[in-house]
Amino acid sequence: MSTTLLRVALQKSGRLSEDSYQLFKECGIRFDYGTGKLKSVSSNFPAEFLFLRDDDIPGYVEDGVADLGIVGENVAVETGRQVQTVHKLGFSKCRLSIAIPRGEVYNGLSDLEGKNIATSYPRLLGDYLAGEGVKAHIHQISGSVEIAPSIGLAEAVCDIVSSGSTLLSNGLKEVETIFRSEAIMIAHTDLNADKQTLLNKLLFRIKSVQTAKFNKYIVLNAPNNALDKITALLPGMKSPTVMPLAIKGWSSVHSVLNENEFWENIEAIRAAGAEGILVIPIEKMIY
Ligand code: PRT
Ligand code: ZN
Repeated sequence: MSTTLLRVALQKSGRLSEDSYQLFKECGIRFDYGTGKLKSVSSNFPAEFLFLRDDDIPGYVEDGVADLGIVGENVAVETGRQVQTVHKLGFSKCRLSIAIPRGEVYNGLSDLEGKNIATSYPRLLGDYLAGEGVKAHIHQISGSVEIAPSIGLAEAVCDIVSSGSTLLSNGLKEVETIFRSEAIMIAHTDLNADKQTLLNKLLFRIKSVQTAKFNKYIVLNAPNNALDKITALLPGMKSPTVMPLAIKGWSSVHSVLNENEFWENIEAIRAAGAEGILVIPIEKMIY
């Protein structure tokens, strides 16, 4: 039996940590984490977990110290490390935006010409400005970017925005979004065959968990004369299951419905005569 362990770098403690740990839990992969722990071997999957600062993860993955890592796309791109993105994870969504003091008029990017912009993302901002043909001074700082205009350090900032409340409470307004980010899984560019096999196993589990989250299991009762109409609205994974109810002239229909189509279809299904509709979350979904 192979003794290969997949080494996975996760953020020790921060905005990515809980969702990263939760993802592995939902994939049925158990490991200990918590105060003071720097690494941990899974008790039921051939993987070892390293707990690090997010900024260091792309470097560890590039060097092959870790085979995989979870980071924000913003960090992966900003560090400029050679890694491959193997999967988008859909959590820790945010954007990198340019903001200026709220009272100032903004007519467009040319207003930033010659200005000082404070940021912790000099590469992403530099590439963006170069692409737009704007010449501004990038003032790199490592934290508390949003206070830069109020202390006279810069006329604008470029920082991560999620709800927008940090900008608001610092008297700033968002004027350009330059990058959209979410958590991604990155991998070393040259994994050996055993590690690639383990990665494929892991990705299969992650995709099954993610697909399940986007779908609902639906059970309803329908008069038999409405079955054609209702089943056409519920294509399911292959086709819906239709079973007779104990009461004559009625059937029970079971199917799977994509979250995006849910509200629109559910109205049409009710209008067609369905009753007693149950909508149930799905834990895993394997195609
Ligand atoms: O200690 P370590 O270096 O590991 O962590 P960190 O402090 O550098 O990063 P952390 O945990 O704050 O964020 C990790 C990742 O989460 C980021 O790289 C982003 O990909 C993602 N993310 C999602 C965010 C936010 N949302 C976010 N809101 N990262 C930072 N923020 C900060 C932002 O910098 C600003 O100060 O939150 C503030 C803005 O939030 P709103 O909601 O007020 O707009
Ligand atoms: Zn960090």
